[in-house]
Amino acid sequence: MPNEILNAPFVQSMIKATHDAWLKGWDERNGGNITLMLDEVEMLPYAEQLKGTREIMLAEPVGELAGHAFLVTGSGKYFRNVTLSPAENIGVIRVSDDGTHYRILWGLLNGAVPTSELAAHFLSHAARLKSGNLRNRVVMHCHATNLISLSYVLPLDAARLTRMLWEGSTECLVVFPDGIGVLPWMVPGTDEIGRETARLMKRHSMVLWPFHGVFGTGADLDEAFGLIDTAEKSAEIVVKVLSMGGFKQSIGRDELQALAKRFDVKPMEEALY
Ligand code: 2HA
Ligand code: ZN
Repeated sequence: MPNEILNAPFVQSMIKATHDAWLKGWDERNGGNITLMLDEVEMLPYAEQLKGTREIMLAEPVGELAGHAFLVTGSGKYFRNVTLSPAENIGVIRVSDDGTHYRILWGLLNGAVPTSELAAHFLSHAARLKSGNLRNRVVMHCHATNLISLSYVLPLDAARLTRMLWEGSTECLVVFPDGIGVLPWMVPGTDEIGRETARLMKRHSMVLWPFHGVFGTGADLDEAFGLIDTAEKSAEIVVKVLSMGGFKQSIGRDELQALAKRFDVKPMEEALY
């Protein structure tokens, strides 16, 4: 069939991102969730298949996202199963014009619903839009092993954690100059953790949930995935360095500043202590 939605670039990119994240070991069982804001133009060729009518109320209205459509992973669904049956595990939803509910246009078959972390995703999309990051179309949450591990031993402080990750690999300051925000431990799947995550997303492209996982954003799935991948790689190096007895030398403050100058980024001030 021409214009089969399963072949749509946005569906294919979600299949690849969820599968790659599974292979990375970041998404055991139903761990992790991803939302991708869609363009009307990219949906157009598949309009005939985007006609679902099931409607669900939002616990918290999101006026900022009124009318926007998203490709989302399903609640309780396993990333490793997305390749087997995309239509059961992911879906396209559209927020109503008054921002109080959404309609499932495609996928999420057999009564499935969007991710349990929809509040954190929607409020983060809204925060990134409001902060002028109009390019940001993806919010991705996963259980990146080394970032979680570090949350058990490093101070839960954005400046200290950011600095440690910047030191873990030379590219990090360039990839995430805004650093990583850090929440205290909170119950997941609630509006409260959604609000707090979104609050930190105004300043950071990534937010760490201690003892749980990480949220990353990006213009597209490659960028959000690449951001988390870069931070997680650095976290792995830091874990190894700490396990080998700790830092004996590292990238210094002057060197970090030289990097910022060369690559023309404005690093998070508090992490350059
Ligand atoms: O989707 O990862 O935080 C399951 C989770 C909840
Ligand atoms: Zn999680």
